[in-house]
Amino acid sequence: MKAHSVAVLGAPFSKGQKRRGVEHGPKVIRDAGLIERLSNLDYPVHDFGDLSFPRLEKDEPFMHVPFPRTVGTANKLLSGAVSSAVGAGHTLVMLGGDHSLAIGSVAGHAQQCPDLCLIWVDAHADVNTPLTSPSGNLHGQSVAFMLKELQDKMPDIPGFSWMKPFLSSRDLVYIGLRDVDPGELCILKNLGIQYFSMRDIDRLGIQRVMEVTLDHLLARKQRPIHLSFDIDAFDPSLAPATGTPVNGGLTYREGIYIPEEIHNTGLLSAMDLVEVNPVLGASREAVEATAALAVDVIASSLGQTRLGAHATLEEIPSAK
Ligand code: Z70
Ligand code: MN
Ligand code: MN
Ligand code: MN
Repeated sequence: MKAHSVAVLGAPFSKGQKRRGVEHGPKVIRDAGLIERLSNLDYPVHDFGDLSFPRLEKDEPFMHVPFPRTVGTANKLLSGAVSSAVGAGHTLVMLGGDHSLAIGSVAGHAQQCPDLCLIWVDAHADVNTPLTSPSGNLHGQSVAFMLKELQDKMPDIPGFSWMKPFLSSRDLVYIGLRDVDPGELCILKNLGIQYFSMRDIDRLGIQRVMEVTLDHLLARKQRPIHLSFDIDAFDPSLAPATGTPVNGGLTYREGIYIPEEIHNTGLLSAMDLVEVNPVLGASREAVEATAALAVDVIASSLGQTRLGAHATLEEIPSAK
């Protein structure tokens, strides 16, 4: 079942957090062979290249939140590009860049698919508001911009007047959490958001986690899925080249099983692969391993299986 063409869109952007280098994520993920791998899956692949984001002259912090207008403007641009690609019938793959880009990516996707649901695979919940955020960094606040239930907790942040919250807390599931701030945990519990921490994965196993995740989101009705995958969900031994590594992350097999199961629903409509930072790898090997992992996640989301492609019976050569 391969109905869709795939659109790949790079978003070389890093102002949602304070460490430079994550803007080179799209390049290293492409250099790891992404486009060829997707072509091998028999999709028409449209590489839309990288967006180019405007540099703003003056962008004073909002409270302790740095670069609010720069981040807001970049996400407005991204949302338009994502909306166009999804509207044109492509399954969209957004390459970050930092995770603040999910604001524009999911918002643009939601413009075309208002009933979408969101699977957020991450060590972090990224659901701080500017008022709960310990760091001020917008990549730790992306989900708070989306949630309708947090509307009265969100101040008017300069650069974000173009968007309104569009997601209900019941349409979101987290997988991989292990570094959650106190304000975030309060929000998760208060809104009754479905989440699976690394401890939950230890207890239930990844198979059961995916079963409950997809049942939670799809049991009432089948609808488009947005997968937002932060590479730091993986254990740092597998994905060292990222800004905020946290011990005790997903194994390779757990991290691949998640996108495999999402692919098998046939409902994946757009995805993000974010927070690959080649500047933070200790060696070239560390960077290449992290980028190769990112390619594996994307390919698995789009139907690459661990058993490989299967030939048709007519393709098996006859000996007689
Ligand atoms: C922290 C904050 C975060 C990624 C770090 C960290 C958030 N909760 N997200 N790295 N990818 O600053 O809000
Ligand atoms: Mn994140
Ligand atoms: Mn993270
Ligand atoms: Mn398939």
